[in-house]
Amino acid sequence: MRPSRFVRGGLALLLLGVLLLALGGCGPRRGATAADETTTSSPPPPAAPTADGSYAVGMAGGRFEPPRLVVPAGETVTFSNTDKVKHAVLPDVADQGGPNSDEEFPKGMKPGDSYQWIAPSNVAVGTILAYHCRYRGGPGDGTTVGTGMAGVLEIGPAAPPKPQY
Ligand SMILES: [Cu+2]
Repeated sequence: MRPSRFVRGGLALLLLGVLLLALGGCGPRRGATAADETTTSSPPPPAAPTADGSYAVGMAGGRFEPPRLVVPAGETVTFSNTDKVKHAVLPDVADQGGPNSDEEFPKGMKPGDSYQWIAPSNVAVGTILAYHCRYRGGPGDGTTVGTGMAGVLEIGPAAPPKPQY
């Protein structure tokens, strides 16, 4: 009788283990994965154009906002220095067609200055044009966002024609 009790004990332990696996292994892990997707995803999701269809990037508090923006070729992005200090928008990789506020503001963008850049149509959809601020940021390698005050523009597919009302 001893062996059979032993077997039954083992079976109970096995069942307990399966139960713990089902509860501890699966349930919480599913929740953790969902949490990971929302907390560890970098760069942040691309921002949409503003209500009037324009694209804007703010410069304040040592960061570009939004730090990542998908812009269809031919669309204009307005970078506005809404801060109390100077900023600049410089391409991480020169001659890539990215924004360069030095062309208009070689000594930096003062508070209140705004710089407009038109997304080039001679680059492929999905091209990343990374930029940074000379004063509070550093460049990435051209495909990654730089350090500190830095941002990324991604060339999106051409925008559908605006509805006529
Ligand atoms: Cu800056």
